[in-house]
Amino acid sequence: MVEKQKVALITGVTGQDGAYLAEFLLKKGYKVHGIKRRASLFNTDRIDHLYQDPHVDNRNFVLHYGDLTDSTNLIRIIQQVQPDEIYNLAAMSHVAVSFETPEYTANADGIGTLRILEAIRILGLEEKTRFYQASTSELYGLVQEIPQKETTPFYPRSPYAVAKLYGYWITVNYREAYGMYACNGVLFNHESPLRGETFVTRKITRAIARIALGLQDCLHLGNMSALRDWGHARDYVEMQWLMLQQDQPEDFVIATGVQYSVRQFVEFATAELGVTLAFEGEGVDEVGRVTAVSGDKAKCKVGDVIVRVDPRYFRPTEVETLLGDPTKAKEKLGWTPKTTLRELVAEMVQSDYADARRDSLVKLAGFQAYDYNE
Ligand code: NDP
Ligand code: GDR
Repeated sequence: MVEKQKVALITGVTGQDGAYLAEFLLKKGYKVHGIKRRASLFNTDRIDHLYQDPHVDNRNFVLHYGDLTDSTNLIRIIQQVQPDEIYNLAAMSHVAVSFETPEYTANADGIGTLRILEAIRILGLEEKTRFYQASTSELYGLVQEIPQKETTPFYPRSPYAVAKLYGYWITVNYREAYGMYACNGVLFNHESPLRGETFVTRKITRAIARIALGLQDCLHLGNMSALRDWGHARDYVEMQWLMLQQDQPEDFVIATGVQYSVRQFVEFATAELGVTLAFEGEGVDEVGRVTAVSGDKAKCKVGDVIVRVDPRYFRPTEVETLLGDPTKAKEKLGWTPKTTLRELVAEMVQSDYADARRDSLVKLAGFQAYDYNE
């Protein structure tokens, strides 16, 4: 008997995880629908390699315009697509920016989750459609237990985390109230060469590559003492899929169980390119944050990386330490992280170095290379 082709709908398909997940599901033989936002410029860079000409019949990868803040749009797309699985990855995902756009963040990240769950219910798809919610280690915030696992109490520390807290619980509630197959992946930080440039890992690898090639002067960072459990996005999207293939819907922590500081990430990245790192003049404020690291440019050779702390990148409330305990995922999903942090750093640095080399050739040819440091 021929198996029916499965249909998945991914919100946030243009983001880091959306791109890896779409590729993963297409390789598994799924028909993949993605929701992208209308933007004034093309915003599909991460998925352009998956693009299929809309004029061709029987495409396996289809994009729809949409937004998590518009329930009419979500209902219409879900009605049209009739998905077997929905992966809700769309979000205003930047913790620091959520302090500046708290209401929008609550709308998109919190109520947006409700809108999709309600759409499933309104359309009578509770039995058919399985739902994955992109929950986050930011829920643990001011941590109550080390390491953090599925039973660790939450204490969110940003408008982003508070909005995601709503998303987490409304997913649990719809599972319990309506018997829906709905689950939360509580994912710890995961990175890749596709990571947005303003998250700290990508900011670091991109800046170091550009500094090494003389395209940028220094790297401005905020809290370098912050500790994170970083994994590779490619490994983590496989777990998102596996969570929807179980007999019963459950919530899972996905993490590596290993923790490093932002400072260590900088050190690993500079070591990868063999450049020298200059941290100078460090001070520490009353809550232990490094306040003034100033590289003395006069003492540095071309290609040395100067790191300066800029309090502009401190957050009103910070999450100082996150370390996950992925035992449940190991036991039930067979999870073993495939990529170490050093391998992840190497992949990101090499990718950014290749981009920086292209920019440096453009500059050598007399064109102005786009240069921004933040
Ligand atoms: P990204 O920021 O890379 O991607 C977010 C995606 O959501 C983008 O496609 C973005 O569109 C889209 N989006 C944002 N707002 C809306 C909206 N109102 N309507 C529709 N789409 C919208 O995030 P990641 O891929 O890194 O993360 C995926 C999900 O997982 C997010 O929900 C994030 O909060 C969560 N998460 C991420 C972790 C990580 O370490 N990466 C860890 C734990 C959870 P556009 O491209 O147009 O901006
Ligand atoms: P995070 O990731 O807040 O953990 O959220 P981010 O990379 O932004 O910050 C990690 C830590 O680094 C510190 N930091 C800086 N951060 C940024 N962005 N820029 C800087 O210059 C800088 N300097 C120091 C931060 O203070 C923080 O402690 C990510 C997002 O993907 C969320 O969507 C997701 O839910 C969580 O990971 C798990």
